[in-house]
Amino acid sequence: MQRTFIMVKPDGVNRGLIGEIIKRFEQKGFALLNAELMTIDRSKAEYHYMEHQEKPFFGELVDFITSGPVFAMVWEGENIIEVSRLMIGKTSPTEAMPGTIRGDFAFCKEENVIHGSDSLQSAEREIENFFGLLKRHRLEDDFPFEDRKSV
Ligand code: IDP
Repeated sequence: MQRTFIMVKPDGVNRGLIGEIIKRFEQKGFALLNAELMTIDRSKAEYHYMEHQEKPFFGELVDFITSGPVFAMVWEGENIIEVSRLMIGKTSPTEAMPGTIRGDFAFCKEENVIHGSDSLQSAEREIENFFGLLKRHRLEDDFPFEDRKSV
């Protein structure tokens, strides 16, 4: 069982896409472990996007992700990192296939609705950045995934 960090970006929150995105992950059979609507500061955003710090669009990316509330989530499921990346679709709208979240809703690569971790290591780092170590385990401890499936 894997865990990943999924975030509805400010454009997605603004366009009312939180429910649609949660619906798709629930329908796929994944379990929501934690979620919070939050506005992040520049240091959290810079840490989140640290692998892009040398890119020319880094400043713009940090401006955008701190421009309004994001909906940060932790999801769990089998092979969720790879599967969620397929559900999200490619970064650029000219490459994101219809049926994917970006393929259906995004129209530019600067503002593309949703973020999903691309590896186990980034998932761990991103979950800790947004939820911290303690909070990360809170919901799962209260209500394990195995129990939820039989509800
Ligand atoms: P990903 O979100 O599909 O994993 P990454 O390559 O990790 O894509 O890029 C992170 C984010 O940076 C993208 O989701 C997009 O919002 C933004 N981004 C990527 N390329 C550009 C660009 O050329 N200009 C502006 N923003 C970009």
